[in-house]
Amino acid sequence: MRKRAIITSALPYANGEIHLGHVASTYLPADVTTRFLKMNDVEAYYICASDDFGTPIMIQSEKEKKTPQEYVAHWNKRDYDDFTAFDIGFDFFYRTSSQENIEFVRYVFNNLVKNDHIYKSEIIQFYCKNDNKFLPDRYVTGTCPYCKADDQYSDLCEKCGRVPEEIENPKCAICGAVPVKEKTIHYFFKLKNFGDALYKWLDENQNLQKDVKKYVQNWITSGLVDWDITRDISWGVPVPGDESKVFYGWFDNHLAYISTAVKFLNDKGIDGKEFWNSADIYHFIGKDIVYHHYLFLPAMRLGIDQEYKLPDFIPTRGHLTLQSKKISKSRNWYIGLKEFLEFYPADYLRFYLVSINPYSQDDLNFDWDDFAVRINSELIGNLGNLVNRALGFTKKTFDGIIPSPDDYDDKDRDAEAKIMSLASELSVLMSQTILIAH
Ligand code: B3M
Ligand code: ZN
Repeated sequence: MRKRAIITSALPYANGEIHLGHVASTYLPADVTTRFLKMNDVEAYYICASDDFGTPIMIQSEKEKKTPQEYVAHWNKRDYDDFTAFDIGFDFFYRTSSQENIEFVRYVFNNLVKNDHIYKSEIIQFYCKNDNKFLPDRYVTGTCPYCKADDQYSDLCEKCGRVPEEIENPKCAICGAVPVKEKTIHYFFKLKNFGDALYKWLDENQNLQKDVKKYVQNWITSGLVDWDITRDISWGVPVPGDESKVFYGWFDNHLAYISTAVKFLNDKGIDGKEFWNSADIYHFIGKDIVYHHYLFLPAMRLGIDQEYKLPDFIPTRGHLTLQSKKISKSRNWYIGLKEFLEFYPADYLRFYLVSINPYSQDDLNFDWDDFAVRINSELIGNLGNLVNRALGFTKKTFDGIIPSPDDYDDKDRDAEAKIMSLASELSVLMSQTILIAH
């Protein structure tokens, strides 16, 4: 373990409220890890940002008659306030639409061009004649060409976790019509070039979760495809030299891990780049964005000659289910973090979610009965009671002042040894969950 660390968690889209599913799989585990590292004298910083760009955000802001800037500013603040109420201790929470990130994204792109990792190509893109719009990404749904799951977005199959090359049975997600195909020019990142280097990096990095590594390596073996990194929309980072196009959100968002950390550190008078390259880098994510973090993100850093080092840890967690059912905002099956905290203290939720987190990719389940039992018997019954009794006893018997003890007998020494070793036992277990690949 290095004595410096930068911890990030997946950047929340500035497009809706934070719910229990988000905090269970990424923000809370990252927060706990950061606290642990700080307590162990690691100079650790927890960095996050709102993910501001992309088609869904643009369309939603239009619906609400706001500019995209106003729209994302609202969610950036709301998300930050909700996280803060939940005691998530970000050292810095910024946004992917910051000037620093826009400049950094364009800088990275120019370097990828210089290193011959980018080419332009005419593509046929879905276009909806009803809506008069190109339909990128989630604006087309259909059947995944790999696993044949129905009703998947064209840019991500939630069933098998892969990014379809071309979705089957396409439909316009706005109006349901079958879209037509139109020509347009897009920029591509030569992901294919990086298969061997990525495979090797996965092999050599002992800190990455074994279960995830294995299936990412299978993807590589079955062949990577070059990656379309631009979109014909107006809300995004403009492509240098071709400003009518913008970058796809997944090209720019993870670069905000770096640009945000570097800004924060530079503002503190620390050399951000030097710090990044001498720190352990942790990216906490949910299992639905493995493809992006184990392939796109490292490939782009390799493509700029590792000017910023690759991650050391990518803790990948399963999803939270609610009463054993999949969380779904559209089906209104979720609990907003803000609302939850109107009923219960943050520590109840933190305690419960940590206690059910399996530290693997397995899903975890929020169950109201289990929540009540664990809080009543473990948090309040065991821990709360111990503190309450100890304080009450001290107050009643010694007027609230702890007296100096008599000489210790064997039982006292035994108890003292147990207390003293508890912290280090805990520390060993925590290090194992962080350091040992599962
Ligand atoms: N904004 C949210 C998600 O897909 C997405 C994460 C970006 S991390 C760089 O979970
Ligand atoms: Zn349509």
